[in-house]
This record gives sequence, structure tokens and C-alpha cells, in this order.
Amino acid sequence: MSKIFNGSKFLFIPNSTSKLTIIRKKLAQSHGAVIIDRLLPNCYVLIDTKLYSKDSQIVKKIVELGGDKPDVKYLNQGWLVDSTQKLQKLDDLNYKINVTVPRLSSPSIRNSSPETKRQKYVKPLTRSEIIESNLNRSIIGSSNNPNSYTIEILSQMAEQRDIQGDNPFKSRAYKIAIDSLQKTPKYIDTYDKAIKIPGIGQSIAEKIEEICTTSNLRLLNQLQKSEKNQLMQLFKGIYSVGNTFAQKWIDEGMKSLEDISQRKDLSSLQKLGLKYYQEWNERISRKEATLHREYIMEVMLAIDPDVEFTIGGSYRRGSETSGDIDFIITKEDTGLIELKFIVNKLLENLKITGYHKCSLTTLSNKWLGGGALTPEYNSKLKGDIKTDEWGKCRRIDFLLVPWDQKGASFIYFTGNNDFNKKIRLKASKRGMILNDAGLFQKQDIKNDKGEIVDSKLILLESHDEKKIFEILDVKWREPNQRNIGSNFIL
Ligand code: DCT
Ligand code: MG
Repeated sequence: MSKIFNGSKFLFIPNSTSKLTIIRKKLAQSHGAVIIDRLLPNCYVLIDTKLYSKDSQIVKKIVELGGDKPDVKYLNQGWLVDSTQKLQKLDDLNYKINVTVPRLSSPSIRNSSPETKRQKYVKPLTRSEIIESNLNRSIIGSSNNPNSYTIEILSQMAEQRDIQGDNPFKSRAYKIAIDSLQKTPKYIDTYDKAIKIPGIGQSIAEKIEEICTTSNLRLLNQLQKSEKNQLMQLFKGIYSVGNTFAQKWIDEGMKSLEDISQRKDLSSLQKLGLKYYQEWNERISRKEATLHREYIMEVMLAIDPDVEFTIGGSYRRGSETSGDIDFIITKEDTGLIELKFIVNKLLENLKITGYHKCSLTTLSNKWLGGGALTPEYNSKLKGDIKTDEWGKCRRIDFLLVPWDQKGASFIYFTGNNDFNKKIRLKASKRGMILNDAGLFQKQDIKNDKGEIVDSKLILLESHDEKKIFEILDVKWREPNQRNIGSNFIL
């Protein structure tokens, strides 16, 4: 398991011995967090807002636990759960709790009682702060399903059932149980409670009790440690390899990447995936991604200075590292044909300069491939230390976006995946369709008798990102507020 919280200090509120708190603490520890019981500088205070819903309750508790310290983050526990589900320390913006807490280290208050300290030093919230704080809490509360941990473990079981190539009904049973749990507002921790829920059978009900009482599932541990799972993960790390190929290779006795590289039947994509196995499985720093953009824009200058390059995906959402670099390419009043012509020229020039390392997929509206920083730009990456070495080959996407579809495409290519699912769901609940081409209203076509014979799509908006949010009645979220978990309700 990756250590996403590596060494971060977590203080839980409540700091009780309730089952849920114990499970969440173990979950945090298993991902590298250190659990503390007093506030310390730079720590994370993780609050169960179901139990602590009022600012005054939270402030009281924090004062009891040592009062505010420098650089403390106050977050809803949903952040912990969602981060562990994503195996990535999520940006905390969506989970922040706005409380104003007194600093007890000030000499003038060191000797006073917690009660007087609070009365004396809590700055009253302004009306807008109160509204914002309540708003945050209502959004956050809905992301915090009490069964999130159980759901995470059951999802991993479903994945293992698929990986192990078991009877497909077994993995389906887990998916149905997860769906039922997601709709259950109560914490389900025993066999008796679980078995009453439609969609949960005997075997899964037993597992839910095991998860809640031991915060563990022995069968899952066994399956994850199995040689088969280890090999599946290794082979699926090759670009373009999914369950089917990985499974086939294992069945044929392959044990290592070396074995795979000896095969004579590899596709060109699989060969590239093997060649760049290391580079394409490591995250790219924000600084490096920014330098790729600067370099490409410099090459572009000679072709067309008016083309816009925006890095989408996790980069636009503010992440410190990214899996690939998703360039969204557009130009004022320009359609796809002209853009394609411009980008083809760009690719030719990038081949000449040596940046272009390989092509994976070329379609009318996208190019996927590999690119590396020139020695000059690689030197900038290394803090202006001159080097003759080329940078590492990185996974680059060029996504060509006609100007009139800019807003819809920006939403799609910014993500994250869960945000996209939720905003599309919002559209479909309103009889609309949202995709990277635009937001459309579905309209029935009726015959003379009033019977529905067909339907058509009417474009509502596609260029303006903010307008699409507005029409959907979704409060505008900056890209860095779109790092949401699957339990988040938009
Ligand atoms: N996307 C989506 N659904 C998918 C895959 C992608 O909606 N199944 C959208 C959302 C993000 C964007 O495309 C870019 O995709 P990725 O590069 O795969 O994701 P990312 O968020 O940029 O993450 P990473 O840092 O791993 O690249
Ligand atoms: Mg990406």
C-alpha cells in the first residue's frame, strides 16, 4: 500500500475509542500518518462533522487539546477517506473547516482556564464567514458517508475478484452491495444490520462485520499478496495493457517484465510501454510540466503565436505532481481542421528538435505520445545547472479543441473523473447531456397524434465554462476545488 500521508501528524476529533474513529485512525496509520493527541504545529485536525457540527463545539475541543498552533489544517474526515480511496493525498480545499481558534501560546492567556480563553480570544465570525462555514459544512457533510471505509475495502475485493478471474457473479455481488451501502445513511457494522439491506447477502454481510470489528479483511490481504495479483499489477503498469493481456500472459507462465520483453507477439504500443516502463509510471513534478509547456510554446511561436496551450487534468486542478501532461490546445475563432493543420506542423517541428520521442495514437482531435525536455530545458529543471542530458520521456496528450467548444472541453479535460461523473449526472437529471462538445437539452419530437417518435439535442452552451455551471445550477468551482471523491454530492 502506498504511504500517501508519509509522516503527517493527524489529530482526530472526537479523539474517542468509537469503532469508526479506531478504524479511521488505523486507515490513516496504514497510509503513513502519525496519530497525535495534542495539537502540534503543522498537524492536521480531522473532524467528524456529524458529531461536531457547531463551530463552538469544535473550538471548545481544540482549546482543550492545546489550542491553535501554526500551520494547522482543520479538515473534515471525508478528506482522509476520499484520499485513501484515491491513493493520493487530495487537495484539501473542498474539506476545509473554517473555524477561528485562539492561539494559547500567547503569554497573556497561558494561565487562564479554557473557558475564559475561549470567551476572550475567539474572534466573532462575520456574517459572511458564518454563511460560508455553514455552506462548507453542508457540502462536506454529504461527502462523508459513514460506510466509506467498508465501501473502499469492498471495492478492493470486487477488483480482486475481477483480477483473480473468478466467477464474474462474485465481483458483481460486491458491486451491488457497494451500491446499497452508498445509499445507506447509517453506519452498518454488524452482520445483523448488513443482512437486512437489500442487495447484501450472507457472505458479504459477514465480511462487513469483519471489516468493522477488525478494520481488516483477511481474504483481501491474502488475495492482494498473491503472486497473481502482484504480476497483474506489474504487467498492467505497461502502457496499453489491461486485465485481458495481463491475465493471458500470466496464464502463459510469464513471471517478469524480462519474460514479456522476449515475446515476439507484442504490439507496437506494448513495446513502447515496456521501453518507457519506469518513466511512465512515475509522477511528473509541476515544475517539469510547466517547462514542457514553455518549451512547446517556444516552438509554436514560429508557427502561430496565437494558439493557446493550457495544461488540463490534475495540473489544472493544482496538483503538485501529474501522471501525464494533458495539453488543451485551442485558438480564437478556430475550428478543428485548422487546429489539426497547426498541430501537425508543431509535431513535425518537435520531431526535428528531438522533443518528440514517440507517437501512441493520432486521431482527428488528439495526439498521444511521448516527449522529453531538451538539454537546455532540462538544465532549467535542475535549477539552472548546465547539463547535456535530455529530460525523461513523459506521456504527453495534445487535445485539440475548437474555439466554440472551449468551455465544455475544459470541464471534461480538467476532471477529476468523479467530478465529471457528478456534473454529467446533474445534467442528466435535468434532461440535459453534457460532454466535451457542449451542454445540450434533450427535446422530444412528437407526431401529429402527440406521440414521441424521436428526440433531438439543442445546444445550450459550449464555449463558456462558467455559463455551463450556471445553466446546471452548480456553484462555480475553481479547478482546484474539483478534486472530489466518489461520495461527494455536487
Ligand atoms: N477523464 C475522465 N474520465 C476518464 C479519464 C479521464 O473524465 N475515464 C478526464 C478527467 C481528467 C482528464 O480527463 C485527464 O485524464 P487523466 O490524465 O487520466 O487524469 P488526471 O486527473 O490528469 O490524473 P493524472 O495526474 O494521473 O494524469
Ligand atoms: Mg493527466
